[in-house]
Amino acid sequence: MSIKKVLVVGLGYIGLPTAAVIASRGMDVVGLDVNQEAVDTINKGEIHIVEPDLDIVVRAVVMTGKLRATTEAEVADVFMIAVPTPFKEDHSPDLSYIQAAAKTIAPVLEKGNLVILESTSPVGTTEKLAGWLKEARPDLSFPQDKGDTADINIAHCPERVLPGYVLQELVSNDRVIGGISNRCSEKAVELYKTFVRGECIITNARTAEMAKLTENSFRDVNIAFANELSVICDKLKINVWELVKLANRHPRVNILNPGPGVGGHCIAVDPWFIVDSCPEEANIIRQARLTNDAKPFYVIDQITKVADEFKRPVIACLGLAFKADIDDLRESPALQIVQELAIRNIGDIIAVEPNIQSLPKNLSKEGVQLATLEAALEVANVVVVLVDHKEFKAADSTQFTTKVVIDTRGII
Ligand code: SAJ
Repeated sequence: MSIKKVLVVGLGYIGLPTAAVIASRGMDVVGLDVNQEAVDTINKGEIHIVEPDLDIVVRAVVMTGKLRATTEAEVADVFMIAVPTPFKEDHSPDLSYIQAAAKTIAPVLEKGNLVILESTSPVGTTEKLAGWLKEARPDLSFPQDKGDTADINIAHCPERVLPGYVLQELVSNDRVIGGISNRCSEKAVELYKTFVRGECIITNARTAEMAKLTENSFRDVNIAFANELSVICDKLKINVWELVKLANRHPRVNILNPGPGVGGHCIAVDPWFIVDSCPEEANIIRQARLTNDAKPFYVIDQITKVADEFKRPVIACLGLAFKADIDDLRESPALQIVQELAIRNIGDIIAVEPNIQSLPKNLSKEGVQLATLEAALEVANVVVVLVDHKEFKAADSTQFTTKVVIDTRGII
């Protein structure tokens, strides 16, 4: 198969950078999204998400006509699905976006096509996708029935890029490729080899699905361990940051950093997919999720206790994003903490978030003010460090000497 045209379904944090990188390798790429505004923005050579250098790459490939966006499916050699896989209220996976993507591409599938699922997915989802496509196209044969001789090839290749470093990691990371048949895997490798410098490692679809969930669960469990240590250390009057640094000097110990909780749409979500598949067996994985989800409430209690010592304290909360040096506030423990402090009305709350221009409505409605670090420090009695943004790390620590400081990231 020589790949000339790729259709990427979902132009979000993964789909758009991937589409742009593939287009930059000379293939014709069409990005499909249900969001007309996003489609229009991309067709102007602009972007609707924040990711370093992505604007430059998208502008270049749109200008040269290698990338365009649309809301309607069209024929292609390869279909790549990069849509969200959130969870429902009971933590069970919501596969409706993948199912919708299958419905969208099924009518335009042709013999010889390759369909790749990039979305992080519970074990068995690639098989489900294959089933949905087969149901919609009884005139074609599929690899779950015909193996290497099928008309359509289907593989899972989970995205593994770190927000903030997406363009580098898209190229440098190894890829785990799980085809439904050997030929499916080989065809997927052919595509990834065009833009990946890392190794493309072949496995089956279920193992590829589980590998991605395992990576994020491993990180979640490690952070939960650190968060549990931080609570233990508070009780035992030990500096957890010093403790972790010392323990990590052992050649076989590598503890991650405690923080105010775990945010974002990956680490805080994906472990639940394993728990949902094996509720009886996934005990450590579930407990890690519960431990990390409980951490924001521990921080809120700490702040409330400190605030009680003042008549009406001014509380400066440093950071709202879900992690350092990004503008993404979705599923952010920092945001959750500030929201709850404002609702409890325990003082005047000032938020410092250098990566945004205005506060989310629910915060401004609760009376939270957005200020610069300098302005906030001038008036604050209590300073709570919620995100380790570079601006906060660079601050002169003497500015904090007269404040009560709660530092959830260990940077002051
Ligand atoms: N966090 C800590 N302590 C740490 C590291 C992180 O509290 O030592 C917190 C962060 O502040 C943040 C959350 O965890 O709130 C998640 O941040 P992250 O940097 O660990 O991960 P994400 O969600 O930005 O990206 C992860 C990555 N997975 C792994 O590193 C195993 C990325 O490679 C995946 O592609 C991404 O999930 C994804 O899309 O699944």
